[in-house]
Amino acid sequence: MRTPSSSEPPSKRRRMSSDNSPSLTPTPTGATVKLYLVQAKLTSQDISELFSLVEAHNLKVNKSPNNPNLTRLQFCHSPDNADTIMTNVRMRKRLERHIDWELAKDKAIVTPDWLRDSVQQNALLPCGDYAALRELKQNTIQNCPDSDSDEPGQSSISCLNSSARPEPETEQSQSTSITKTHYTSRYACLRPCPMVCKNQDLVRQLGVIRRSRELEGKDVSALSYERTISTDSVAAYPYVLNSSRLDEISKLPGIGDKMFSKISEYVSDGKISESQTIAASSRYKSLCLFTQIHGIGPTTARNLYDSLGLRTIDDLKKHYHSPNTLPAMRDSSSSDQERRMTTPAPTLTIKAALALLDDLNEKIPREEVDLMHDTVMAELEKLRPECSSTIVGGYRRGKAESNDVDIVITHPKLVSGSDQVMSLGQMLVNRLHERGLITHVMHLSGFHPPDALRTSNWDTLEKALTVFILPPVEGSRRVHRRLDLIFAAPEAYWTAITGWTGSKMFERDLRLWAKERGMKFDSSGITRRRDSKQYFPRSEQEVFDVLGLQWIDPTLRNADL
Ligand code: 8GT
Ligand code: MN
Repeated sequence: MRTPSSSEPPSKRRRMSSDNSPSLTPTPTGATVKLYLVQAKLTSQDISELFSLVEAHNLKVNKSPNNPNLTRLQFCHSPDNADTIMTNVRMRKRLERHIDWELAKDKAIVTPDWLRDSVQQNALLPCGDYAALRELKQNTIQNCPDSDSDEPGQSSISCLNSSARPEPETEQSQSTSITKTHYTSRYACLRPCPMVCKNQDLVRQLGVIRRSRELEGKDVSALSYERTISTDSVAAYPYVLNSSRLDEISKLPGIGDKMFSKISEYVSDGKISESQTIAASSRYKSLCLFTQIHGIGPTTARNLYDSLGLRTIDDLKKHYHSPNTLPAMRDSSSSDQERRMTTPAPTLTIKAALALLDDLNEKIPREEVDLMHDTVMAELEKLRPECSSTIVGGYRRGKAESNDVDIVITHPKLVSGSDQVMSLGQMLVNRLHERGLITHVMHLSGFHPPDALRTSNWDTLEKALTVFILPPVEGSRRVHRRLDLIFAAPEAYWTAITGWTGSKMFERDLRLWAKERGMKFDSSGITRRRDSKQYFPRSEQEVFDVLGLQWIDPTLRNADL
């Protein structure tokens, strides 16, 4: 590995490499140009691409076409700290919605092509040629970071807040060849997504092998596929794979010899034969089907397949004596209501889950999500007035149809709110069950005090995972729906909302990002590890601020592959 060396002549020009990878010229340290992206008027693909350009390379470019001093590019989360602001907005009035005009005058305001072209040419290009607003062209020329008068290092103040300062540059991250750090520490999903995964089909084929290992109980092997596919590795690799890039791939995290041979096979044949054989096998298909049923895990599924010779859902229904059609709903009779008042909601058995399978597989349109939310909150209002709630999950990310409904509930009174929320889960479930609205409970957890070691991935919030059905409406069919209710004390409300908005991949990267900055994030709060200081943000913006991130609109968090 090369370290910066002052003995080499500074005039030595940097090699222009065809793939824009940083060259082997020594790096005078410290110079950082901070970028801020105004997301308005950009597609999520553009946003994702621009973040990738910088992140994938841990980018350093020449200070200007005539100045070979290397300059590091870095995104920051506030326009105040930025040197260069990129935007597709071309009018003052529009820009002022995002950035104060006085501030804008002190910055270089360019179109995103400035970054694209600078990366392409390995040097910061004159900003004036890319000025986004005619009125700011002069200011943009003056404030352009390509200006040679700037001392390197002048602008190296971290653009993230102190509690979430980026890791100090290690020798490795200053190294100038592409090494695995470029991919290991990239948070594919801490930038607006949908992430464009360049090797989606490879990831899908490896995913079949991973799932099969999981179903066969080979957890160690499953995990190594998981690591390979993860956003720390192949899924974040920013180029389409081909034979000339195989060498780079072999250096990615988690790629051992076996994995490498699978990837090589894919690169040469366009497929992985093991993956294809598995996907076509009756065993794999049945095990996938069986494990969709709540209560059937891989071990039970294999047993049903191997020992009992079952293959299809119908086989399971016969085996579990599960009716093919649901029993007629008998919710209106008073005896049923009385019965429900004295017995708690039944847990969801395999037999019941099978009977509900078709219902639960049906997607939930947004209007119905709203109606379910209104119905639940109307009941809650009678039980505990003035609670607040937010529908989270895929719905909050703008999905047109959801698989389930996730609602975070709190009581906004900061002092007594916590007591008001405590044990509300059980009470609300009982009430909704009495009304015939909750038919089954899959899981009901009380509030656990935070685990001092905070070892689990998930949080300590109280939650009820249930099956819900809307009240009958003349002429329309009632469909059972999965409903998750999450109860948060007021101080955990916004972390709960962030943690349950997803997507899963986004959440995973959020936790990883926090961890590498000495913080622990989960839905019940944020903790600084070194002194256990807890943060309880009062808005989602604050959650992102504490973590040193630019807030990302929920509709751009669809990072799952
Ligand atoms: P979908 O419901 O339409 O399939 O889509 P979704 O809403 O994105 O998926 P989900 O499975 O309902 O998960 C919603 C979010 O909740 C995900 O981001 C996931 O990370 C998070 N989540 C769980 N379970 C748990 C849990 O036990 N604790 C916490 N804090 N988050 C969880 O899925
Ligand atoms: Mn959901």
